[in-house]
Amino acid sequence: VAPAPASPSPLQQAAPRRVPLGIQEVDNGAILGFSAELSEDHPGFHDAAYKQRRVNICNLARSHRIGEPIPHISYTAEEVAVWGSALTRLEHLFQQHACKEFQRSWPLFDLRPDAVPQLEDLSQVLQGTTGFRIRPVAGLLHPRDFLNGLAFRTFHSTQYMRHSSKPDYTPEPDVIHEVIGHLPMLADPSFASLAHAIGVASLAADEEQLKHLVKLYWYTVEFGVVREGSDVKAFGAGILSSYGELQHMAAGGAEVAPLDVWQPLPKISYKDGYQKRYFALESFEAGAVELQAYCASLQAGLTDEVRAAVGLAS
Ligand code: NLE
Ligand code: FE2
Repeated sequence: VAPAPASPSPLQQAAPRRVPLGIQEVDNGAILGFSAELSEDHPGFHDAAYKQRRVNICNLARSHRIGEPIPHISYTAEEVAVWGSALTRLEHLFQQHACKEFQRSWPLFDLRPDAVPQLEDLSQVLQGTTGFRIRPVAGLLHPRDFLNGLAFRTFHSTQYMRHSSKPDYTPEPDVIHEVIGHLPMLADPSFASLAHAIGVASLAADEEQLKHLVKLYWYTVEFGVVREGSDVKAFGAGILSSYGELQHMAAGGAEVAPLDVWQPLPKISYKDGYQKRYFALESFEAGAVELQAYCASLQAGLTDEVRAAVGLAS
């Protein structure tokens, strides 16, 4: 690798990044990885009906416009069965293994096994608690777009269901992951303000800073654990939405290391199955202070226009 030239020629200079000033300016159309084109190792790869279903639901998300209600999905009996079984079995583990913030918010959403909830209804509940709202999306967004959404208190959420042959673990987000894993935490005021801070930091981050921010997001919001007395509890959505991963965590199947927000973090992977190491916050409050401090260190570079757009005092 050659060192970068001291001053790049005009041709080599990348176009300056346009910082969005509203959620309308955050792209939700460019989907990475696992989109409707399922890869060979996806459990639905040989299931033509499943693939067509994914395409249909993804197209609804693609045609959604800000301000319109989120499309209603009529889930099939098979999809409802996957949802109901996941919900019932996960709930049994939550009392012992989910963090207290999650458990406090859980009843707000009144999730029931006999119907997959509609994102529009859940978005209304969320708006009434922390002001976050849901925007439907066809699959994995570019991490910058996804995190930028959080700056405008918008959570991009998929609506399709995981394949019925692998209900306990999917490597990609799906409606079970979004609703059961993410929404209860986003209804917690302190967690919501943290998610917002990560979003604002992403507006300011250069490419290197963004890589670290994405890892921080992954090892906290997706796969974080928190100490409660002598116990380790899950608060990451990727643990809380997967019966397999939650059991793995509860059984001590992975190493637990303290999180230092300023130190390099391991590479993230969607392909390696259950996590081999979880990063633990000493307490939710202490962890939030550290994460907020890291985010604030990036936010310093924002213009007054951007600060106003995301509701920060200038
Ligand atoms: N493994 C999680 C689940 O099965 O719900 C999804 C993780 C998405 C990053
Ligand atoms: Fe997620």
